[in-house]
Amino acid sequence: MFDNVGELHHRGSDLCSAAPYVGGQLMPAPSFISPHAEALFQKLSTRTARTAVIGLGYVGLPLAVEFGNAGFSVVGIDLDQNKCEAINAGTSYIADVPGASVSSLVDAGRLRAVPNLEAADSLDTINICVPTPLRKTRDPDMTYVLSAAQLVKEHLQPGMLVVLESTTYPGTTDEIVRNILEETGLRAGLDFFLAFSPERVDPGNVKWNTKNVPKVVGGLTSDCSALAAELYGASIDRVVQVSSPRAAEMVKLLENTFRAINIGLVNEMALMCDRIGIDVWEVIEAAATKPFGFMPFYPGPGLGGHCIPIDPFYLSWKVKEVGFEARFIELAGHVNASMPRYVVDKIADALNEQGKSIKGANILVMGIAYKPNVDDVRESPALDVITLLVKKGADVIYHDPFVPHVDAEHSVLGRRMDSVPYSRETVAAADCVVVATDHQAFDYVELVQAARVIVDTRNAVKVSAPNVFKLGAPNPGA
Ligand code: SAJ
Repeated sequence: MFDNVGELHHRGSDLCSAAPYVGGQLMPAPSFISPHAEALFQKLSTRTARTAVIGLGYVGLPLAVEFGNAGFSVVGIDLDQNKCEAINAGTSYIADVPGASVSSLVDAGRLRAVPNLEAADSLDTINICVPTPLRKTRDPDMTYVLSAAQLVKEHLQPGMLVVLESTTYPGTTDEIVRNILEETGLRAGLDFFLAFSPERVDPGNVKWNTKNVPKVVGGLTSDCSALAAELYGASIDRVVQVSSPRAAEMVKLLENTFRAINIGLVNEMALMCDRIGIDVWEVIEAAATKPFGFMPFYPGPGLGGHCIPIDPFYLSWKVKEVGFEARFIELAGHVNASMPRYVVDKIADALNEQGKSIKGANILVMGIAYKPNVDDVRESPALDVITLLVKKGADVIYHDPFVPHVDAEHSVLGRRMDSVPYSRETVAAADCVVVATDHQAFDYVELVQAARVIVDTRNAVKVSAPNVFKLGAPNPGA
């Protein structure tokens, strides 16, 4: 059903899809330009299309499961043999995907995983859900997208639909991916179909998931859009069509740039509040009572994760090509990147109150995941804080129930780090305890009681006390 132009509601579970509605009026099936579109549309609307998802991570696996639940057969493709084996054994390695969801589809013969497309028989649709990280030089690393596009090119057949989901800069789909696929001699929009649809997976979010988060879709042509909307409309509650792949690519970048910049703003507010003796947390809480025109963001030790610190720099990198400087993105990046150092200064203040220096101090970091209640340490600011502390001669240990150890690759010490068991004694033995990630599992009351001094970077310790130094607030007794 169309809510308004371009919105297509879920077509329900019947195998013969009802044509969409506009304002309650039954709409005829789309009229297509390409001679291949009608056949694919029928396969999609009857769920007989053979679908594939390349990349079975926190985006690809839930998507594959939703395609399977809608009735499609799904081939998952992932280079990681362990992932393929886990799926084919009917188990899930993604916390948000129940094992039963995988096993029921595998048992029904609607889901299987292979390490490459060779093993996949002919397909009708392929969704690409591979990482798009940043290089050390802060420019886009398109390695995974390029190799996935090459893989698709080797198996591209007339009538296939290819959708890119990986977050990327505008122009990736209709330039990079399209050019690779057209090396086959097939023409995008006529012989095969091409679209972009941004992933909106929020790991650990119990309310919003792949099925109920609206899915934005931008096709190269109207046929591409209609076919991609049909694929997603069969599996996801709401599809929102935009005019092009570039628009869809930009939607995602606006969403996450909005977030990164507002976090940068509130981090700068925290620095200001600390400097002029105001508690930024009290200010935000009061501002958040405004029922319109305000949206609370919260300061922290920096910006972690695989989305927010990275996505905006795909945009700023792209617009540099046309001589445009994305000043908000760059500035927010500087502010957010400065937060770990500010936290270390706060730790120095806290130790100083005890006549101690960072050098030689025993410091316990509570929580090193990039955000509460997840096990992911990618770009985690806690690791930046630990790096700075170690460089200043501190002896740092951490406790994080979600992160039993950090391998040498992510570890700032160049060696594996293990989470120490939590105990009141461990807390009491530290010269300073740093709350870097506010997991719900922590007992903050006990922390305040047991710790000599705490640096709280998340306003997790909801009490003021002489031994609590808070990010974004004046030091106790200041
Ligand atoms: N952070 C703050 N202050 C805030 C919010 C977050 O410092 O007010 C920090 C977090 O501690 C973390 C980093 O920013 O280190 C990123 O946090 P996040 O809440 O944005 O979590 P992510 O990285 O998992 O972002 C995802 C994104 N989802 C997608 O890209 C599909 C983002 O668009 C979502 O808005 C976000 O989840 C969410 O809302 O949870």
